[in-house]
Amino acid sequence: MSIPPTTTIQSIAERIKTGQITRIIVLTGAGISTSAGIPDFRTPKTGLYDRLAPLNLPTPESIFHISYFSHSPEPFYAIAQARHPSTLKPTLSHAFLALLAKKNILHFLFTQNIDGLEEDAGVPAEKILWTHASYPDDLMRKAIKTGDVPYCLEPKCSGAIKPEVVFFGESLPEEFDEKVKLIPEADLMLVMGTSLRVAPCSGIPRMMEPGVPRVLINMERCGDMGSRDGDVSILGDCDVGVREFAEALGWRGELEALWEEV
Ligand code: CNA
Repeated sequence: MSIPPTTTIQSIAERIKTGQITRIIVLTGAGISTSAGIPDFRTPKTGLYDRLAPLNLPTPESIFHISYFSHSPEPFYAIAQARHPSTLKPTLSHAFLALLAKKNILHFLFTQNIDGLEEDAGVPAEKILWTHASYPDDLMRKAIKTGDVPYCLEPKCSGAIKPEVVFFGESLPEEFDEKVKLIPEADLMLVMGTSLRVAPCSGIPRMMEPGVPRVLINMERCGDMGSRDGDVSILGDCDVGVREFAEALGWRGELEALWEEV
């Protein structure tokens, strides 16, 4: 009985280099931004959930829940300020996404992040869906910079202004349903820096056609990644994993140069 060929990051790189893979769908999460200094949610000790303990919230998720925000907006703005990324540089992982776009093989990027670093790195906005947020406008940026809750200037209202962020308990933009239709067209899925614990993005990897390769670059295993034939997992820091992938592609120098420039 012949043993089926194993998929490796090298064999996937080879298929990219020879033009057999040209439409990559990427799903990213907070883990691709931790090396830029933005904490994720769930990493023990450094993640926001452990840091929120002193606020005595009903649950850590409450801070991002619409029902909690409506009566207590202060913790959200305090955290948003701590996460304000205006001075942060995109990571090597963000630069890798920009390189995929530059090579014209980034089919689409679903990001769960609200830091905007993918776009700062050079990924064109039309290739990105921010599944949990749209970027705050100037006023909101100012509020996030100071950490002060912005209140409505209308005297009859004077309620706290909600940022253009999709909170838990709210529906995602209609665009999500539209963009997931791109998934069956893809010939590779890359999942980076996410625990795959937040719906509906957690379901994206399972939307890939069986037999189409999926690559996970993450600190830990997550979702059903690694369970299918054709799955490849590079476990550990995503900037390190991305370097390994770029090395296999022969793009390492180009990646480092692009990252220098961002
Ligand atoms: P999460 O649940 O905190 O998971 C993060 C994942 O990344 C975990 O599996 C970690 O092990 C992994 N990870 C952390 N650091 C690294 C690293 N350096 N290299 C590789 N893997 C790493 O966050 P998710 O993104 O899965 O959850 C979705 C939430 C997170 C969305 O609602 C976001 O808005 C929210 N979030 C976004 C940001 C941001 O915009 N940068 C920051 C914190 C939380």
